[in-house]
Amino acid sequence: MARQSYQPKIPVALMGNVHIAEGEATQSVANQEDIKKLFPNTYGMPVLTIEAATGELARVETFNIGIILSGGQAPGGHNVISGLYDGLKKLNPENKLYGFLGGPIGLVEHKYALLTSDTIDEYRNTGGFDIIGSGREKLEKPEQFEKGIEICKQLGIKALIIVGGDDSNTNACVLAEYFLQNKVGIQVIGCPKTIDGDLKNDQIETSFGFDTACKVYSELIGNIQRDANSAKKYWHFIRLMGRSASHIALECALQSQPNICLISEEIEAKNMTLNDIVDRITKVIVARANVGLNFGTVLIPEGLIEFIPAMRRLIEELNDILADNEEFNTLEGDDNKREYLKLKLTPESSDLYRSLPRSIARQLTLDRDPHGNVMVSLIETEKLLIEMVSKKLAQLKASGQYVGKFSTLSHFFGYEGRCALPSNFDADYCYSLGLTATRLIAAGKTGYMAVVRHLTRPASEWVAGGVPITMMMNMEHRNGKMKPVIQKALVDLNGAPFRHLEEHRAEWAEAATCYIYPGPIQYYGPSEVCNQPTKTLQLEHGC
Ligand code: FBP
Repeated sequence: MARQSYQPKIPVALMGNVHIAEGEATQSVANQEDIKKLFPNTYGMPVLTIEAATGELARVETFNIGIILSGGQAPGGHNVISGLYDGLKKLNPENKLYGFLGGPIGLVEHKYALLTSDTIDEYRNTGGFDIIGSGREKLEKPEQFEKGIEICKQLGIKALIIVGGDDSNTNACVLAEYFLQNKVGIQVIGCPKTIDGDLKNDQIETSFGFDTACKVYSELIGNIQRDANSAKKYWHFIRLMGRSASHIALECALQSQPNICLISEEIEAKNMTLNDIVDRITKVIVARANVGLNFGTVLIPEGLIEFIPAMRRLIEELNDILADNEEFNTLEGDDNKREYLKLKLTPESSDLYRSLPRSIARQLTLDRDPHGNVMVSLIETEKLLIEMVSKKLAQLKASGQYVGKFSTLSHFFGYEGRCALPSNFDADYCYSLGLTATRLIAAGKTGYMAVVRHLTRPASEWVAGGVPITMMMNMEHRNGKMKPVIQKALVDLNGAPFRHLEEHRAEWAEAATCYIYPGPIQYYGPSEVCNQPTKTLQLEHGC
């Protein structure tokens, strides 16, 4: 298809010969002594900037690379791979690119494919991770590393590229450190991926995939808003993906201007209860009903439930009670299980548990991931809120304080955006990240994440480089132990994107309509239509 022949735009500095400039020695964002002790070989390295150099691009000695896609899909992954492939071949046509299949497990189980130009051409500028597949296994044990070394040696692999979120890039650094300590001679470079947008900091402006996913969801929200404003009969409760942080919900709100957008980080900061949230939504519904507007949109971040302090305590208590609980597992029927839990929970959590709709209370007890945590993406928060708001409105109606009509529809948008055809922004950004990684490898670097900065400027002015992964780390409690991890970025309540929402939300809530209908992603046309970065990036950069 025509889109496959789109030639991604790249920074000028990546077009020819390069010079890699080194900055000052760096420190981790916190817990410097601990991180330094754990990463003696990769700690303190300088930030790298790739600059254009004069002269012809020199041909380098042959080398091979292995790539691993880790975690949830994000639009643009295939372009990271095509950027890597083209970058490698430009340095030496004999270089080879291997893809490990099904995520990190492919390295351990020696499942791989040699990526040829035929395969690469088929996947250029497409969404998905299906070229080699992805997986959520962690690379953290020396036995896994040794299996990895074995296959890399066999295939002549000089460097591994790990494309993933905060956890996968933390693992990439652990692997880089292990290879250096054991003088294995294999480099490791990370690449920032996740639609959730929570892998960002002073060095990484955004993770790839966030741009496309938010544009897809915003199109859908806009379409719903136009329908709501045409039919004028439904309140739409829309839950949006984002495991923990609310960046996606916030960005979609900035793009579509809904009547209500909940932000988990704000709810936690204000110590709000579920009832407070229900009150906030109900007030807007009543106010709109008073002027004859019985329709609207509510955006709900997927991670909301764990940011409501009392719900978080309830979930933590349930996690503890249910862990390896033979007694609970042998109980027959939902009623018996419910009675058992009511008695085991603390009185506050037990009250909250009883107040929840039965279906939600049951979801909280059933679904656990392999680490024993509740899987929030399966909890239908939008339905929970509809049920609670309906009850509240019925009470208000009975006392004559509400005169409207409340008909609802619920939606969950997540998978609709994770494998979408990448926007020009993500296609260009990812291809540039792939090229950047090849240049870092050619320069012998390891323990770095490939980065591209100044993303609100035209792509030709973007600046590519590398950031030491240890620089982004701190120590956090994970599964009962202190572990080095890359700090996850939650929505900053003092940041420009949230402040924009805060300044405008009263108007968006009550005016007849302030909706924006962004329409589908545009791939061709004027630059202001098809090359715009997210509103989040624009506001953060003062554009
Ligand atoms: P990553 O952090 O791995 O990029 O995945 C993000 C995400 O899309 C979340 O938004 C969502 O909660 C989760 O993956 C769902 O994962 P799965 O499809 O494996 O259930």
